[in-house]
Amino acid sequence: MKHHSTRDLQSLDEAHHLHPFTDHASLLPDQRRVITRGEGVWLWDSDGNRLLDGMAGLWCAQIGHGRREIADTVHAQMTELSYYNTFFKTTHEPVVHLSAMLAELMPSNINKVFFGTSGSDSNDTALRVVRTYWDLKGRPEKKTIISRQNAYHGSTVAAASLGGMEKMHAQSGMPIPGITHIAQPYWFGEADGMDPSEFGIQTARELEREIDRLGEDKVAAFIAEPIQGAGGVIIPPETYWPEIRRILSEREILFISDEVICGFGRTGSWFGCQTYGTEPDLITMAKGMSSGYLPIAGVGISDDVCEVLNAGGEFFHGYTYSGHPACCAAAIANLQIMRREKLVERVATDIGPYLKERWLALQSHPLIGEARMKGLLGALELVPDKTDLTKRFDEPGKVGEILRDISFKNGLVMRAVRDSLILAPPLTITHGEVDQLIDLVTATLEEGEAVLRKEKILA
Ligand code: PXG
Repeated sequence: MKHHSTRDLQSLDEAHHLHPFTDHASLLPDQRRVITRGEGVWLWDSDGNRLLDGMAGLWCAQIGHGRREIADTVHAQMTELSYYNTFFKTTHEPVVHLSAMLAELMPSNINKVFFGTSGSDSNDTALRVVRTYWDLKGRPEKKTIISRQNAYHGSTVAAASLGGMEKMHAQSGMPIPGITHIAQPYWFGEADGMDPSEFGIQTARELEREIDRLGEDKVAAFIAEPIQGAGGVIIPPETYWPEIRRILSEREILFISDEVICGFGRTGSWFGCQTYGTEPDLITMAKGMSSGYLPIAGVGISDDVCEVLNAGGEFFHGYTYSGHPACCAAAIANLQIMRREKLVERVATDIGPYLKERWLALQSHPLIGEARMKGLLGALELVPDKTDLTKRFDEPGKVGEILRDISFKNGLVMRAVRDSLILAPPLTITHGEVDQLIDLVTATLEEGEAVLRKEKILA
């Protein structure tokens, strides 16, 4: 790769590169940070600044950055077979081995995987599978999919429609027909003082009400993330998933667990559905499957659904890069590292509890209304007045962004969602790095508080 100056790169970037989820009119050239290198939990930019990657790339770098073993495996695979498709009665070693490895990790009723390259296309696949399933069962009227407000399921038209992001829906005529959204289990934001257990049950029962409103004979599936990630790390009250499970067990509808963020150890089990004891018929996965080293994703489909689907003739669906050999090789090497280093167990019993203890202690800071964490997924709710947790900042999102920018400047990447700060570090983060991370968050909160007072956002 040719090395240009930061300035040149920024202006070329401005001239030719359209960024995802970006207001380009307000993104000035010199605000474009050029990331040059990654190793473990650390990133470097073109000005030589070192950053602790508290977001594991984009919720994906489970094993951390820059691991040579993955590069070597992919290199060997590309030298042997760089690409071949999995259509037309063909297969290859990496896709066979990866499928078998995933079958071992997924819940016992799920033993087959349909591959894609992104979480979005996996959710499109899931939508097509569940609708086709009911068609094949002779129930073509069962088409509607129930999702939740503020869910994120991706950016393709079907995935964004499944998602519950209002601003996304307002663009491009979404949601497409046949998708409805119920309330999310966001206790801090929406419980209005209700006891968390009661709120969990009440919110879960929205699913029951929605099924009855639509008519059970019209509903194909319910889709949900175990913990909503991009929506702001919404960790449901403990009563929520058992109540959803009760409702699903009484109703004839399929359940799609979107494990794009919660999969691959993030919550302390291989999949979030295992942490919460739900029993999905389909699980969609991406990100952590290859730790983001190469794009690969898939849908795990239960034995029951596969039986119907496979008896129904050709399923007219697939992507050029379904089961791409180099991507499969990267995923296999990633899963081998995760197993060897016991990263999932580590999240459940070692680094997860340690980070959680330190993270929850941040709750004593005057800016924090709630600190929450499950596995290695955390959020800090920023509030203007700790003595009244119903109060919010006047201009939603502004304070989150200010604090996020301060954090970045101080050397810690966190994500802002509304006025909360989000954390999802690599699963390899050490105790010492957690200590550094907490020091950086604390410094950011101190500095943030001073800035908010200066700008008269805080009294
Ligand atoms: N489902 C979930 C739960 C996700 O978090 C997708 C599906 C879509 O995956 P792809 O690979 O198509 O991006 C995601 C992706 C953010 C952010 O800002 C989150 C995601 C993607 C981009 C940004 O938090 N999640």
